[in-house]
This record gives sequence, C-alpha cells and structure tokens, in this order.
Amino acid sequence: MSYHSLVILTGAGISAESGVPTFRADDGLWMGHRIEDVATPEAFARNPALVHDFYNQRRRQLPTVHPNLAHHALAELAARWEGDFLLVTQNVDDLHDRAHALTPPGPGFELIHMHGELLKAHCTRTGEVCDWPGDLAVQEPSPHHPQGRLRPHIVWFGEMPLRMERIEAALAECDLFVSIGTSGAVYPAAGFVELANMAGARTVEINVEPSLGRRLFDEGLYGPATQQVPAFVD
Ligand code: BJW
Repeated sequence: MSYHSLVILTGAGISAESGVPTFRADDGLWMGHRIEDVATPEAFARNPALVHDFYNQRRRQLPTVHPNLAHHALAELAARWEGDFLLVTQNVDDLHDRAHALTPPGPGFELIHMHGELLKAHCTRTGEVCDWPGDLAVQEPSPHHPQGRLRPHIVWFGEMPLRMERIEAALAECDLFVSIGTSGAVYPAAGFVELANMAGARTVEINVEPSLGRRLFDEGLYGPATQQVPAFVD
C-alpha cells in the first residue's frame, strides 16, 4: 500500500544520540531538577531567575550538538515525499530545522514545534514571538508592549500546545502515523495515536524500548533511533 498523508511525531529520544538529554531518565531528575518543577508558569512566577537560568544553559548547549542520522533520514524522506507530510516535534531544540535546511523538503511538508523553541522568546502581554535576544534576564523588557516581559517561548505544563487545530486536522486525515522517541507520558501528544487510529491510519512506534502507549500502535520497531529511523524510511 502506498501512503499519501503522513504525520510523524518526535520526542526527546530522537535527539538523545545527538547528546541532548531526555526528560524522564531513571532517577526522575533532569539537569538536577524535576521537569515539573521548572517547566510550569507557577515555577516561572515563583523563581524566574531559576527558570531563565535553566533555559539559558540549554540554549548554550545547542551549538555543541548536531542533527543525527535519524533527523537526516526524516529530512531525506521529506525531500522525496509526494503527498502531505506534517512533522510534529515536541522537542524545543533546532535539530530537525537544521537537518531540513541541509536537505530542503518538498512542497507538502510542514514542521511544527508544538512545545515551542529554545531559540525564541515571547512577550508576556501580547504573545508576540521573536528570536532569542541573548541570555534572558529576569526583568527583560519586551519590545512589543511597555508592561510586557520576554519569557522563553516554551509550552509549560498547563499551557496550550501550539498549532493544535492544524495538528488535529492532519491527524484526522492521515493514513500513516509514526511516533519516534517519545515516552507517551505527556498529553495531548500522547493521545495523537488514538486520533490516527480513529482516522484508520497505520500506526507505528519507533523507540529504544516499548513506550507507555505501545498497545495503541499497530507495529513497534525497537532500537536506537539512528538505526531504526533510517531503516524504516528506506
Ligand atoms: C529513544 C532513544 C533513542 C531514548 N532512540 N528512542 C490528560 C491526562 C493527564 C494529564 C493531562 C492530560 N491532558 C493534559 C494533561 C496535563 C499535562 C500532562 O500531560 N501531564 C502529564 C505529566 C500527565 N499536559 C499539559 O499540561 C500540556 N498542555 C495541555 O494539555 O493543555 C490543555 C490541552 C488539552 C487538550 C488539548 C490541547 C491542550 C502541555 C505540556 C507541555 C510539556 N512541556 C514539556 C517541557 C517544555 C519543553 C522544555 O522545557 O524542554 O515538554 S514537558 C517535557 O515532556 C517536554 C517534552 O516535549 C515532553 C515529552 O517528553 P518526551 O519527548 O516524550 O521525552 P521523555 O524523556 O519522556 O521520553 C523519551 C523517550 O525516548 C523514551 O520513551 C525513551 O525510551 C526514548 N529514547 N533514547 C529512540 N536513542
């Protein structure tokens, strides 16, 4: 069977072999913090310096990491795919963007960062998004509003992920859904496989080990993303 409408969801596991830490390691701590303690609007209101420092550190790490074989394999797939291809990443790194800059995609391709982007900031008053202006300080004024501040352009727990209407519309139409390197612990992304199943799509999980949602997929391919993704797209 050939497919026309493809949706791929990626998570931290696709960037793990590039050296970007995943979120839910065995000790439950991530760079010394529980993710739930730093990635919430309440954490930012309570201790903006800690939250800014956390994201500033991660931004500084970005130039030291590079797209891996899995990112490049998806970019090559996007270049030759003739139908619609929506790549939805939960990752806030720019590794997909860099892979697609090297291998430009076909016209039916779109990339959505549903949990935001480390290299962007947004205004607390207007929501306007701008490029990251350098290490953000606690009281960084916003260029968009006199009372606004700039904050990381990151979707924290309790906030609405980005472009949900577009994503749900693509899931309702897709005939192939592939989930790569995500634990299935965070909603709404963890529920995308069910929307794809409802649309009648073939659903495939690629992960180093079965995820929480493994039974929801038609098929599971288990092993490191840098091996499984290139083999799958070939
Ligand atoms: C490899 C590998 C290798 C390793 N190769 N694989 C329903 C029920 C219960 C709660 C909720 C619910 N709906 C909403 C909620 C609340 C909440 C939530 O889900 N809480 C859970 C903890 C239960 N969700 C929200 O608040 C979201 N907003 C929301 O729901 O708004 C309302 C709404 C409702 C309905 C529709 C639409 C909206 C917002 C969630 C924001 C998440 N933000 C974070 C942090 C921001 C970014 C940052 O600071 O970096 O996003 S949390 C963190 O988790 C990050 C990630 O994107 C996200 C997902 O993690 P991911 O990518 O899966 O990473 P890991 O570490 O968990 O897993 C890595 C995987 O890789 C593992 O499986 C490994 O095996 C694998 N792996 N190496 C292949 N080499």
